[in-house]
Amino acid sequence: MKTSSFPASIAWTCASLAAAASISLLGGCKDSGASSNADGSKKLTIGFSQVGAESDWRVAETKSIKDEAAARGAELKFSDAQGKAENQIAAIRSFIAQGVDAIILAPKVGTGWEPVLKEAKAANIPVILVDRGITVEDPSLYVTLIASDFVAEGRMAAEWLAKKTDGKAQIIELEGSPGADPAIERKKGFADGIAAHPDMQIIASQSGDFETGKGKQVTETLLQQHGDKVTVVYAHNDNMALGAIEAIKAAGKKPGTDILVVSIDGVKSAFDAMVAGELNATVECSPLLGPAAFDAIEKTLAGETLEKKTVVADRLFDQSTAAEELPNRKY
Ligand code: GZL
Repeated sequence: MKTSSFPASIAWTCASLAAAASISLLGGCKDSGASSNADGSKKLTIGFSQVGAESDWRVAETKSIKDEAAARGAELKFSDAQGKAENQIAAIRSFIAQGVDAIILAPKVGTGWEPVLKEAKAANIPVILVDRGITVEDPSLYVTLIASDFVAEGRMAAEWLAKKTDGKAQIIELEGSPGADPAIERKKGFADGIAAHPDMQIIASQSGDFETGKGKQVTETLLQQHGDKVTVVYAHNDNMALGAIEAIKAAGKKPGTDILVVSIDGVKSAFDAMVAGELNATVECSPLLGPAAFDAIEKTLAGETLEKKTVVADRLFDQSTAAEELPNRKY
Protein backbone atom coordinates (compact mmCIF):
# COMPACT_ATOMS: atom_id res chain seq x y z
CA MET A 1 0.00 0.00 0.00
CA LYS A 2 1.34 3.44 -0.90
CA THR A 3 2.19 5.02 2.46
CA SER A 4 0.43 8.31 3.05
CA SER A 5 2.46 11.41 3.98
CA PHE A 6 -0.13 12.12 6.69
CA PRO A 7 -0.06 8.97 8.87
CA ALA A 8 -2.02 10.71 11.64
CA SER A 9 -4.97 11.12 9.26
CA ILE A 10 -5.08 7.45 8.24
CA ALA A 11 -7.68 6.57 10.89
CA TRP A 12 -9.85 9.59 9.94
CA THR A 13 -9.49 8.91 6.25
CA CYS A 14 -10.51 5.29 6.59
CA ALA A 15 -13.47 6.02 8.87
CA SER A 16 -14.88 8.75 6.67
CA LEU A 17 -14.19 6.92 3.45
CA ALA A 18 -15.71 3.73 4.77
CA ALA A 19 -18.83 5.66 5.79
CA ALA A 20 -18.97 7.43 2.43
CA ALA A 21 -18.64 4.43 0.22
CA SER A 22 -20.12 1.68 2.46
CA ILE A 23 -16.81 -0.08 2.18
CA SER A 24 -16.22 -3.10 4.38
CA LEU A 25 -12.55 -3.52 5.11
CA LEU A 26 -11.21 -7.03 5.00
CA GLY A 27 -8.11 -7.12 7.14
CA GLY A 28 -9.08 -3.76 8.68
CA CYS A 29 -8.21 -0.27 7.59
CA LYS A 30 -4.87 -0.31 9.30
CA ASP A 31 -1.90 1.91 8.68
CA SER A 32 1.08 0.37 6.98
CA GLY A 33 1.94 -1.62 10.14
CA ALA A 34 1.35 -4.96 8.42
CA SER A 35 3.06 -3.92 5.19
CA SER A 36 4.71 -7.26 4.43
CA ASN A 37 3.77 -10.93 4.41
CA ALA A 38 5.38 -13.63 6.53
CA ASP A 39 7.67 -14.49 3.61
CA GLY A 40 8.86 -10.89 3.47
CA SER A 41 7.01 -10.10 0.22
CA LYS A 42 5.21 -6.76 0.06
CA LYS A 43 1.62 -7.04 1.35
CA LEU A 44 -0.61 -5.71 -1.42
CA THR A 45 -3.65 -3.60 -0.63
CA ILE A 46 -6.36 -4.04 -3.27
CA GLY A 47 -9.64 -2.19 -3.68
CA PHE A 48 -12.52 -4.27 -5.06
CA SER A 49 -15.64 -2.47 -6.30
CA GLN A 50 -18.44 -5.02 -6.72
CA VAL A 51 -21.85 -4.32 -8.30
CA GLY A 52 -23.89 -5.88 -5.50
CA ALA A 53 -25.32 -9.31 -4.59
CA GLU A 54 -28.21 -9.56 -7.08
CA SER A 55 -27.63 -13.18 -8.07
CA ASP A 56 -26.02 -16.48 -7.07
CA TRP A 57 -23.43 -15.80 -9.74
CA ARG A 58 -22.50 -12.43 -8.24
CA VAL A 59 -22.17 -13.90 -4.75
CA ALA A 60 -19.88 -16.61 -6.13
CA GLU A 61 -17.75 -14.03 -7.93
CA THR A 62 -17.33 -12.01 -4.73
CA LYS A 63 -16.32 -15.16 -2.82
CA SER A 64 -13.77 -16.08 -5.49
CA ILE A 65 -12.05 -12.71 -5.25
CA LYS A 66 -12.15 -12.56 -1.43
CA ASP A 67 -10.79 -16.13 -1.19
CA GLU A 68 -7.97 -15.34 -3.62
CA ALA A 69 -7.02 -12.17 -1.73
CA ALA A 70 -6.74 -14.22 1.46
CA ALA A 71 -4.77 -16.95 -0.31
CA ARG A 72 -2.28 -14.40 -1.63
CA GLY A 73 -1.96 -12.51 1.68
CA ALA A 74 -3.40 -9.33 0.22
CA GLU A 75 -5.51 -6.83 2.15
CA LEU A 76 -8.83 -6.46 0.30
CA LYS A 77 -10.93 -3.34 0.71
CA PHE A 78 -14.37 -4.50 -0.48
CA SER A 79 -17.20 -2.23 -1.58
CA ASP A 80 -20.71 -3.53 -2.39
CA ALA A 81 -22.35 -0.83 -4.53
CA GLN A 82 -25.90 -2.11 -3.87
CA GLY A 83 -26.45 -2.17 -7.63
CA LYS A 84 -25.61 1.52 -8.17
CA ALA A 85 -22.80 2.59 -10.53
CA GLU A 86 -22.52 5.91 -8.67
CA ASN A 87 -21.57 4.02 -5.52
CA GLN A 88 -18.88 2.21 -7.49
CA ILE A 89 -17.45 5.53 -8.63
CA ALA A 90 -17.41 6.77 -5.02
CA ALA A 91 -15.70 3.58 -3.90
CA ILE A 92 -13.00 3.90 -6.56
CA ARG A 93 -12.35 7.50 -5.43
CA SER A 94 -11.96 6.30 -1.84
CA PHE A 95 -9.56 3.52 -2.93
CA ILE A 96 -7.48 6.17 -4.73
CA ALA A 97 -7.47 8.36 -1.60
CA GLN A 98 -6.30 5.39 0.45
CA GLY A 99 -3.47 4.73 -1.96
CA VAL A 100 -4.30 1.11 -2.79
CA ASP A 101 -1.85 -0.80 -4.98
CA ALA A 102 -4.49 -1.82 -7.55
CA ILE A 103 -8.26 -1.79 -8.11
CA ILE A 104 -10.53 -4.63 -9.25
CA LEU A 105 -13.74 -3.32 -10.83
CA ALA A 106 -16.81 -5.35 -11.76
CA PRO A 107 -18.71 -2.54 -13.52
CA LYS A 108 -22.50 -2.40 -13.31
CA VAL A 109 -22.80 -0.74 -16.71
CA GLY A 110 -20.53 -0.05 -19.67
CA THR A 111 -20.40 3.76 -19.66
CA GLY A 112 -19.59 6.70 -17.36
CA TRP A 113 -16.22 5.49 -16.13
CA GLU A 114 -13.78 7.89 -17.87
CA PRO A 115 -13.51 10.59 -15.14
CA VAL A 116 -12.81 8.29 -12.21
CA LEU A 117 -10.53 5.98 -14.20
CA LYS A 118 -8.52 9.05 -15.30
CA GLU A 119 -8.10 9.84 -11.59
CA ALA A 120 -6.88 6.28 -10.95
CA LYS A 121 -4.45 6.57 -13.87
CA ALA A 122 -3.18 9.92 -12.56
CA ALA A 123 -2.59 8.23 -9.20
CA ASN A 124 -0.71 5.43 -11.01
CA ILE A 125 -3.17 2.80 -9.70
CA PRO A 126 -3.84 0.00 -12.22
CA VAL A 127 -7.48 -1.06 -12.74
CA ILE A 128 -8.39 -4.66 -13.58
CA LEU A 129 -11.91 -5.22 -15.01
CA VAL A 130 -13.65 -8.47 -14.20
CA ASP A 131 -16.88 -9.90 -15.56
CA ARG A 132 -18.22 -6.96 -17.59
CA GLY A 133 -16.53 -4.60 -20.06
CA ILE A 134 -16.69 -0.81 -20.37
CA THR A 135 -16.55 1.67 -23.25
CA VAL A 136 -13.73 4.23 -22.94
CA GLU A 137 -11.94 6.46 -25.48
CA ASP A 138 -8.57 5.75 -23.87
CA PRO A 139 -7.95 1.98 -23.54
CA SER A 140 -5.05 2.66 -21.16
CA LEU A 141 -7.61 3.55 -18.46
CA TYR A 142 -7.74 -0.14 -17.54
CA VAL A 143 -5.10 -2.87 -17.74
CA THR A 144 -7.22 -5.81 -18.88
CA LEU A 145 -10.74 -7.29 -18.87
CA ILE A 146 -11.25 -10.84 -17.61
CA ALA A 147 -14.68 -12.01 -18.80
CA SER A 148 -16.72 -14.52 -20.73
CA ASP A 149 -17.82 -14.05 -24.34
CA PHE A 150 -21.45 -13.10 -23.75
CA VAL A 151 -22.34 -13.05 -27.45
CA ALA A 152 -21.14 -16.65 -27.72
CA GLU A 153 -23.19 -17.57 -24.63
CA GLY A 154 -26.37 -16.19 -26.21
CA ARG A 155 -25.63 -17.96 -29.48
CA MET A 156 -24.98 -21.29 -27.72
CA ALA A 157 -28.35 -21.03 -25.97
CA ALA A 158 -30.11 -20.26 -29.26
CA GLU A 159 -28.42 -23.06 -31.20
CA TRP A 160 -29.28 -25.60 -28.49
CA LEU A 161 -32.91 -24.39 -28.54
CA ALA A 162 -33.13 -24.58 -32.34
CA LYS A 163 -32.12 -28.24 -32.21
CA LYS A 164 -34.43 -28.98 -29.26
CA THR A 165 -37.48 -27.39 -30.92
CA ASP A 166 -36.66 -28.27 -34.51
CA GLY A 167 -36.56 -24.54 -35.23
CA LYS A 168 -40.04 -23.73 -33.93
CA ALA A 169 -40.38 -21.52 -30.81
CA GLN A 170 -42.39 -18.56 -29.56
CA ILE A 171 -40.03 -16.99 -27.05
CA ILE A 172 -40.28 -14.52 -24.18
CA GLU A 173 -36.88 -13.10 -23.25
CA LEU A 174 -35.89 -11.97 -19.75
CA GLU A 175 -33.10 -9.45 -20.20
CA GLY A 176 -30.40 -8.58 -17.68
CA SER A 177 -29.70 -5.11 -16.29
CA PRO A 178 -30.10 -2.29 -18.84
CA GLY A 179 -26.72 -1.07 -20.11
CA ALA A 180 -24.81 -4.07 -18.76
CA ASP A 181 -22.45 -5.86 -21.18
CA PRO A 182 -23.95 -9.34 -20.60
CA ALA A 183 -27.49 -8.08 -21.19
CA ILE A 184 -26.58 -6.32 -24.44
CA GLU A 185 -24.40 -9.13 -25.77
CA ARG A 186 -26.47 -12.15 -24.68
CA LYS A 187 -29.42 -10.52 -26.45
CA LYS A 188 -27.36 -10.07 -29.61
CA GLY A 189 -25.90 -13.57 -29.54
CA PHE A 190 -29.31 -15.19 -29.06
CA ALA A 191 -30.85 -13.10 -31.85
CA ASP A 192 -27.96 -14.10 -34.14
CA GLY A 193 -28.51 -17.75 -33.20
CA ILE A 194 -32.20 -17.82 -34.10
CA ALA A 195 -31.89 -15.60 -37.21
CA ALA A 196 -31.68 -18.59 -39.54
CA HIS A 197 -34.94 -20.03 -38.14
CA PRO A 198 -37.99 -17.98 -39.24
CA ASP A 199 -40.28 -20.03 -37.00
CA MET A 200 -38.27 -19.04 -33.88
CA GLN A 201 -39.61 -15.67 -32.77
CA ILE A 202 -39.07 -13.48 -29.71
CA ILE A 203 -42.61 -12.30 -28.99
CA ALA A 204 -41.65 -10.16 -25.98
CA SER A 205 -38.48 -9.05 -24.19
CA GLN A 206 -38.19 -7.23 -20.85
CA SER A 207 -35.55 -6.69 -18.16
CA GLY A 208 -35.67 -8.64 -14.91
CA ASP A 209 -32.39 -7.03 -13.82
CA PHE A 210 -30.74 -10.45 -13.26
CA GLU A 211 -32.92 -10.93 -10.16
CA THR A 212 -35.12 -13.91 -9.24
CA GLY A 213 -38.08 -11.84 -7.99
CA LYS A 214 -38.14 -9.53 -10.99
CA GLY A 215 -37.73 -12.51 -13.32
CA LYS A 216 -40.88 -14.01 -11.79
CA GLN A 217 -42.83 -10.74 -11.99
CA VAL A 218 -41.92 -10.10 -15.64
CA THR A 219 -42.76 -13.67 -16.63
CA GLU A 220 -46.14 -13.45 -14.89
CA THR A 221 -46.92 -10.25 -16.81
CA LEU A 222 -45.75 -11.60 -20.17
CA LEU A 223 -47.65 -14.87 -19.73
CA GLN A 224 -50.81 -12.87 -18.99
CA GLN A 225 -50.22 -10.80 -22.17
CA HIS A 226 -49.19 -13.66 -24.47
CA GLY A 227 -50.86 -16.66 -22.80
CA ASP A 228 -50.81 -19.94 -24.65
CA LYS A 229 -48.61 -18.60 -27.48
CA VAL A 230 -45.45 -18.86 -25.34
CA THR A 231 -43.44 -22.05 -25.79
CA VAL A 232 -40.01 -20.90 -24.45
CA VAL A 233 -38.52 -18.59 -21.83
CA TYR A 234 -34.95 -17.43 -22.56
CA ALA A 235 -33.43 -15.80 -19.48
CA HIS A 236 -30.11 -13.93 -19.48
CA ASN A 237 -29.26 -15.54 -16.14
CA ASP A 238 -30.26 -18.52 -13.98
CA ASN A 239 -31.83 -16.46 -11.19
CA MET A 240 -34.36 -14.91 -13.55
CA ALA A 241 -34.98 -18.38 -15.02
CA LEU A 242 -35.75 -19.72 -11.53
CA GLY A 243 -38.19 -16.86 -11.07
CA ALA A 244 -39.77 -17.68 -14.42
CA ILE A 245 -40.14 -21.33 -13.37
CA GLU A 246 -42.19 -20.18 -10.36
CA ALA A 247 -44.36 -17.99 -12.60
CA ILE A 248 -44.95 -20.82 -15.09
CA LYS A 249 -46.08 -23.10 -12.27
CA ALA A 250 -48.37 -20.37 -10.91
CA ALA A 251 -49.94 -20.16 -14.38
CA GLY A 252 -50.78 -23.88 -14.13
CA LYS A 253 -48.17 -25.02 -16.65
CA LYS A 254 -45.20 -27.37 -16.38
CA PRO A 255 -41.83 -25.59 -16.70
CA GLY A 256 -39.41 -27.60 -18.82
CA THR A 257 -42.26 -29.39 -20.58
CA ASP A 258 -45.20 -27.11 -21.49
CA ILE A 259 -42.81 -24.14 -21.63
CA LEU A 260 -39.09 -24.77 -22.12
CA VAL A 261 -36.67 -22.66 -20.03
CA VAL A 262 -33.12 -21.85 -21.18
CA SER A 263 -30.68 -19.62 -19.32
CA ILE A 264 -27.04 -18.68 -18.66
CA ASP A 265 -24.67 -18.77 -15.66
CA GLY A 266 -24.54 -22.46 -14.68
CA VAL A 267 -25.01 -21.96 -10.92
CA LYS A 268 -25.78 -24.93 -8.66
CA SER A 269 -29.47 -24.09 -8.31
CA ALA A 270 -29.77 -24.22 -12.11
CA PHE A 271 -28.36 -27.75 -12.08
CA ASP A 272 -30.84 -28.69 -9.37
CA ALA A 273 -33.66 -27.30 -11.57
CA MET A 274 -32.41 -29.30 -14.57
CA VAL A 275 -32.30 -32.49 -12.50
CA ALA A 276 -35.88 -31.69 -11.42
CA GLY A 277 -36.86 -31.34 -15.09
CA GLU A 278 -37.90 -27.67 -14.71
CA LEU A 279 -34.94 -26.00 -16.46
CA ASN A 280 -33.88 -27.36 -19.85
CA ALA A 281 -30.39 -25.94 -20.36
CA THR A 282 -27.92 -23.41 -18.99
CA VAL A 283 -24.73 -21.98 -20.47
CA GLU A 284 -21.92 -21.81 -17.93
CA CYS A 285 -20.36 -18.39 -17.28
CA SER A 286 -17.65 -18.88 -14.69
CA PRO A 287 -17.63 -16.38 -11.78
CA LEU A 288 -14.42 -17.91 -10.43
CA LEU A 289 -12.36 -14.94 -11.59
CA GLY A 290 -10.29 -14.40 -8.41
CA PRO A 291 -7.13 -16.26 -9.47
CA ALA A 292 -6.98 -14.61 -12.91
CA ALA A 293 -7.64 -11.18 -11.40
CA PHE A 294 -4.78 -11.50 -8.93
CA ASP A 295 -2.47 -12.95 -11.59
CA ALA A 296 -3.19 -9.84 -13.66
CA ILE A 297 -2.50 -7.56 -10.69
CA GLU A 298 0.82 -9.22 -9.89
CA LYS A 299 1.90 -9.20 -13.54
CA THR A 300 1.01 -5.55 -14.12
CA LEU A 301 2.70 -4.45 -10.88
CA ALA A 302 5.79 -6.36 -12.04
CA GLY A 303 5.76 -4.27 -15.21
CA GLU A 304 4.40 -6.89 -17.60
CA THR A 305 2.09 -5.91 -20.47
CA LEU A 306 -1.15 -7.91 -20.54
CA GLU A 307 -3.61 -8.76 -23.31
CA LYS A 308 -6.54 -6.29 -23.26
CA LYS A 309 -9.01 -9.12 -22.77
CA THR A 310 -8.82 -12.61 -21.31
CA VAL A 311 -11.82 -14.68 -22.44
CA VAL A 312 -13.08 -17.33 -20.02
CA ALA A 313 -14.29 -20.46 -21.84
CA ASP A 314 -17.94 -21.52 -21.40
CA ARG A 315 -19.84 -24.80 -21.84
CA LEU A 316 -23.56 -25.59 -22.21
CA PHE A 317 -25.22 -28.15 -19.94
CA ASP A 318 -28.70 -29.63 -20.36
CA GLN A 319 -30.85 -32.23 -18.63
CA SER A 320 -28.89 -35.05 -20.27
CA THR A 321 -25.70 -34.02 -18.44
CA ALA A 322 -26.92 -32.15 -15.35
CA ALA A 323 -27.01 -35.00 -12.81
CA GLU A 324 -23.54 -36.22 -13.75
CA GLU A 325 -22.07 -32.69 -13.67
CA LEU A 326 -23.79 -31.45 -10.47
CA PRO A 327 -21.22 -32.94 -8.04
CA ASN A 328 -18.46 -31.15 -9.93
CA ARG A 329 -19.97 -27.70 -9.63
CA LYS A 330 -17.83 -25.21 -7.73
CA TYR A 331 -20.41 -22.36 -7.51
C1 GZL B 1 -22.02 -12.11 -16.11
C2 GZL B 1 -22.52 -11.26 -14.94
C3 GZL B 1 -24.00 -11.36 -14.78
C4 GZL B 1 -24.50 -12.77 -14.45
C5 GZL B 1 -25.63 -12.46 -13.53
O1 GZL B 1 -20.64 -11.96 -16.24
O2 GZL B 1 -22.17 -9.91 -15.13
O3 GZL B 1 -24.38 -10.52 -13.68
O4 GZL B 1 -24.92 -13.49 -15.58
C6 GZL B 1 -25.02 -11.36 -12.69
O5 GZL B 1 -26.08 -13.54 -12.75
O6 GZL B 1 -25.98 -10.69 -11.96
